[in-house]
Amino acid sequence: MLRKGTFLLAPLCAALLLTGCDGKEKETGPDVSPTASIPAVAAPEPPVTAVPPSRNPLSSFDGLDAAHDGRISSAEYAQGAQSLFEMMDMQHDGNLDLQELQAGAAMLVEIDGLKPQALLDAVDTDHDGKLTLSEWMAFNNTRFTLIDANGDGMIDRAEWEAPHPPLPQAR
Ligand SMILES: [Ca+2]
Ligand SMILES: [Ca+2]
Ligand SMILES: [Ca+2]
Repeated sequence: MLRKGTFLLAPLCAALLLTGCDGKEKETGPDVSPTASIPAVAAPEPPVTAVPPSRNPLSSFDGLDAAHDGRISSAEYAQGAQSLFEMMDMQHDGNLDLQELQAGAAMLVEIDGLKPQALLDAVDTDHDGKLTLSEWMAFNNTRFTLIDANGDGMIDRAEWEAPHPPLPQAR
């Protein structure tokens, strides 16, 4: 039987001067090139598992409209913003640091397409590298005001679905 794995591994074995080439690498499988371009210094893994974007409390009009009256009040919006903060604060220390924001990046990209670092730069008003709940809520209050185009203190469905003006801090 012709073993593709043996064929692929042969040049590597030569390079390794035949050390460690007695089949120990079988578990990597014949189709995984051992010389794949893995960076010498791997990027640090996020400390926590990313939260699925479908769970972002700020992504669903109906989810935010707790009273089901067809509009989102500032209180309902604030509740969603606080829930999102608590979901991302996986260390439960009352701050969102960059690693936590990166772990939540799949959700955050729905917030006006802001990437974690850009969001941190825009929202971290005291520049300590992390977001407190009050910094986060101030940002979301600004965002609520932008979405509430007619300024009546409620986001109706048309305002929700309209393109939102960019956040001034994020330019
Ligand atoms: Ca935290
Ligand atoms: Ca801060
Ligand atoms: Ca409105």
